Order: sequence, then C-alpha cells, then structure tokens
Amino acid sequence: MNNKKEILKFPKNFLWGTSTSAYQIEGGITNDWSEWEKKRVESKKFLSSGKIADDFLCGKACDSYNRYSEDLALVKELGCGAFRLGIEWARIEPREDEYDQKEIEHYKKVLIEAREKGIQTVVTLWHWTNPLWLRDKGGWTNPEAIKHFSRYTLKIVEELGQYIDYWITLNEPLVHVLNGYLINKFPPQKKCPREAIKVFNNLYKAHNEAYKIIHKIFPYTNVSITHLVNYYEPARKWNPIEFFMAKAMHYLANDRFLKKIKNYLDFIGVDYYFHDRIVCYPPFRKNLNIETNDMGWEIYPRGIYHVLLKLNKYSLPIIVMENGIPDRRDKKRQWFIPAHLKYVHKAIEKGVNVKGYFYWSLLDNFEWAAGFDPKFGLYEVDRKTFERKARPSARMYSKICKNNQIEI
Ligand code: IFM
Repeated sequence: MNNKKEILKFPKNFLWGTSTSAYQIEGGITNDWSEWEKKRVESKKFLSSGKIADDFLCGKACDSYNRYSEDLALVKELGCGAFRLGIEWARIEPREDEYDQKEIEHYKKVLIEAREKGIQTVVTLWHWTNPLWLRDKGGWTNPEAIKHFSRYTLKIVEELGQYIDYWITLNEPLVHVLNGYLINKFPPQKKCPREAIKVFNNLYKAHNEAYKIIHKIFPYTNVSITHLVNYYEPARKWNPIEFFMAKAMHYLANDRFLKKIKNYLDFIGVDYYFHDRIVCYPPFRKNLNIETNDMGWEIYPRGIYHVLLKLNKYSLPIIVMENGIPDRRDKKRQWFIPAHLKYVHKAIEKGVNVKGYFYWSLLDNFEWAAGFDPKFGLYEVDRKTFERKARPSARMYSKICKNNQIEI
C-alpha cells in the first residue's frame, strides 16, 4: 500500500476565511424572517408536527452581537486572514429613512476590532432578510426597493466603508427568488412566477446601483455578490436531451444573474454546495448520493472544479465564499474540506484565478427554515450557555490555513 502523502500548496497570499451572516449568528433581530418564524411555529401544522418551537425561532441565535470579540478570537485562532460577517439592514434602518446610530457604532467596533486583530473584513449588506417596513411595501417585488437599498448602502459606505475590505452586496439572490417566490419554502412564501421575475430584476438592478455607490467613494475596493453556483451535468452524456437540459439549468441558475451584473463585479463570490445529474424524466435529477450530509445533500467535491472552470469565462478573480457541511458528529468534515480544496487547487493549476476559500461556517447557527438542527460549524455552540467549543475539524482547518497547504 502506498501511504505517501501528497502536499498541495496554495498560492502566496491566498485568502483563507470563514463565513457567517448577521441574522444567523447575532441574535435579537426583528425583521421579516423573525416575524415569519413566529407565525410558522404558531400554525396548526407546526404544532401538530411534534417539532420543538425553540429550534425554529432564531431568537438569540449564537449571541454573536454580544460575543463578537470571542468570535473574532476564534477566527484568529484558526489562522484565517479574513472573516465574512453581515450587517443587518433592520438594525441600521429600523424605520424607513431613520438610521440607528447606536447600531452603526456597534458594527464600527466589530470591524475595527477585526482590523486590529489583523483580519480582513468581508461584509454582506443583504443576506435574505428585510426590515419590516420594506416587507410591508412588498419587499423586493417593489421597484422602490432598489432606491431603499441604495440609500442604505450609501449610509454604510459613508459610516463604515473605511473598515471594509470586501463587499458582498447580496447573498445568493436566486435562493431568495426560488424559495420565497416559487417553491414556498422561505418568506414571503409565494408561488408566483410573475413576482419572482420582478424580484430577480430588482435584485440585479440593486446590486448594480450599490456597486456604483461603493465605487464612487472607494474606487479601488472589491465588490461582488455571493452566488450559489451548482454543478449540473447530464446523467447520460450521450443523451442530447439531458445534455441540453443540463446546459439550460446552468444558464438559468448560474449564468443568467451573473450576465446581468457582469460589468459591476470586481470578483466573483462563489458558494458551492450542490451537484445535480440531470435526467429527462421526473423528477429530472438522479444523483448517485454515494456520500451525503446530515441534511441529505449529496457531497460531490469534484463539482467545485467544474464550477470554477465554467466561471473562468468572466475573466474575474474568484473567491469561494461558502463551502461547508452540516455534520453534527464531525465525522465527514475533515474529509470534506480537503476533498473540495483538492479540486480548488486543480482549478488554480488549470489557470483559474481563485483568490481565496471561506468555510461555511465558523459556528453552528440558525439554518433558516431548517432551524438549529443542522450543524455547519467548525465550532459547536451550546444552545443554553452559548459556549463555543472547537470541533476536531477546526484544528484541521486551522492547520490548512496556517500552512497554506493541504495534505492528501
Ligand atoms: O446557511 C446558508 C447561508 O445563509 C447561505 N448559503 C448556504 C448556507 C447553508 O445552507
């Protein structure tokens, strides 16, 4: 048996990080999601399901609003050079056109502390959640949302821009369109293609406006979105229908939004989780599922390589902003991370300009409609005391970040 280890080195200055979002970790936020969760757990269907309400209410989340210093210390302990965190719009602008200076000061403290610890900041402005006043105006179906988002962006640029290294205007906009307006999974739980198209259009326009606003004041900064990019392949390569369907899926889910914003991107932020083998009969997808995670999603590391290669045509630097696994027992994560990184490395060798990799997520957090059950964290979080505890995979990831290499 050949036990020789292969060492794959990453380029100098490769950016290692972890990703989080405001709503999923901070706690104490009132927005369209928190209100939707309350209604959901009070519904008859939920009450009769035997589920525990607390697991589906974000509530105090990981209490990161108060424990941000501790979290930044963990990022430092991991040896990550960067941290992705979110700003919660509902905190900054709780009522239309009224800003909460205290909350702005809070985020200033967080960002300054990150900088002092030598951590670069990647800041998401919108991660699916809306202030209640925007929800009441129809959320992103309303074209006025573009104007509101621009005004909020300008406020952040003026107040906090100097502490931000990378900007993510929107997180996974198509996930909001799909789950919120087509398949009924996320608020506002509509099934309305006409509204979905409106939301799609307003989101890409809002990004383009925000890009211009940020660049007007910080011409040399880095602005992007985080885009969920799935790898679609025909289950049978010789089958022209499946081949065409996989191509169509790639266009609709991956390319179409990027094409709308391609002139307003300094890099592409990619989130990779999913692979689909497309078949030409219902349910149109037949994955082999040789390995799956706690949420039943197939684990398919090779897909990240194909995704990166496909995105290369935009001739922009790419940062993997999210890649992660819900793995409560931490059995698969130590394999999952290097397995994906091996393919990121291969893409770099093929000439793709990949500048960084961020693991999702630093902490176990509130996984939206699935509640607190899925455990994506490098660190476990005690749901009562909020104590953070490193999983073995945190130590493994730390070694990768610190040595800038993986051992296969
Ligand atoms: O938790 C989410 C995150 O908010 C957006 N990207 C996917 C993650 C895992 O589902």
